[in-house]
Amino acid sequence: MTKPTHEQILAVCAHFAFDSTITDVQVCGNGHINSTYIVTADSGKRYILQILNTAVFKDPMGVMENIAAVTDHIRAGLLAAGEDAERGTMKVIFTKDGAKGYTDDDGRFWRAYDFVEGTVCRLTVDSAETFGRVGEAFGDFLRRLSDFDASRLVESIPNFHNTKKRYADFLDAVERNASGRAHLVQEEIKFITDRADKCSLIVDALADGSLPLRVTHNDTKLSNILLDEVTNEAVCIIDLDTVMPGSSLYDFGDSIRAGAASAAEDEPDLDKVHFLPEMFKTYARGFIKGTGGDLTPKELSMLPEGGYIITLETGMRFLGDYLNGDVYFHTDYPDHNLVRARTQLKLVAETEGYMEELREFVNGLC
Ligand code: GN1
Ligand code: MG
Repeated sequence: MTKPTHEQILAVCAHFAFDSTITDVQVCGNGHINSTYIVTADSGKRYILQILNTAVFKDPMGVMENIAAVTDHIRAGLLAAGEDAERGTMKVIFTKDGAKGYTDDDGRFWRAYDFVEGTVCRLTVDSAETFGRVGEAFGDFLRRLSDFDASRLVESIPNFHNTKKRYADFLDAVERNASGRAHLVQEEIKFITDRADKCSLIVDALADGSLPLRVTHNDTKLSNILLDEVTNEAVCIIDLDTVMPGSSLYDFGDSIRAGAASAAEDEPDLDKVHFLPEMFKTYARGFIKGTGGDLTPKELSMLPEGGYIITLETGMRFLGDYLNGDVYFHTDYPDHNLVRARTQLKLVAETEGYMEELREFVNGLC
């Protein structure tokens, strides 16, 4: 779909119940799926305005119902505990008609949130201390949703972290080779197929009930949490599009993938990309603390697998999209998905060398 013009964005804004007329629009963000704008009202108040990618999220209103229900639940918990309910969770801005989103004449689905002032989102972690706080915040998110009725949620993307299904989709992409690029990435394809047996570990344990199903965020990369711009405290977890029933290992794992790494997800120089075991440990301590002792022994013992499997899964998703011709993730240049895939596979390879050490570490925590 074509990008909306400035005038079109202003026209969309007129449908939302902002506190006054929107006068400024800035493009924002580095998300791979949706398109994000920061809009400023006459009053000076700022808001987030987004186009939800409906090729990815087929039921946009279902996504918004999920987000409203989950943020209401978290807000009620924050209020009851006397905590910062203003900044501690996202606030959906309704349309003037009382809807949670707006579809424009070209079929784009728009939604809006309050902008959380005084915060930043980062692509890489500045310190272990910050990463520990992020772990605590994502653990706390699971704890706060532990009494949320999961049957109220629609599955916004079915099989989102079903790594077995992701692997089957990957093989399909290799087979179809829609982009004609498969000959360029034989080494990467082999790296993934050599690890096929790993893809079922979490899925099978959920299926046989040895891992509990929880309400999880499912996209816990570092840039999906807002940090206080001065103190680096974790303030607000964002991007709740994929909140669904899942495993704690998905949330743990996706943060490890993104944050226990020495470089950004799309660092082209692989010599700069390393798995950082100390960051894993710091995050694990924070995450466990945040969940308030709620994780089962099996969940705790599988934390290393969580990081490993979600990194592998994300690597095959990027490589699969490269083979499909870059149809899913936003890309800034032709090899962007390949560059992303390679960082993930490098992290997988390095993590393998640390698995024993990580297992000993988590066993010590059990
Ligand atoms: C996407 O939308 P964003 O950029 O937060 C993707 C995640 C990937 C991530 C990789 C709905 O997240 O699953 O882990 O890119 N989201 C969706 O950076 O597919
Ligand atoms: Mg997202």
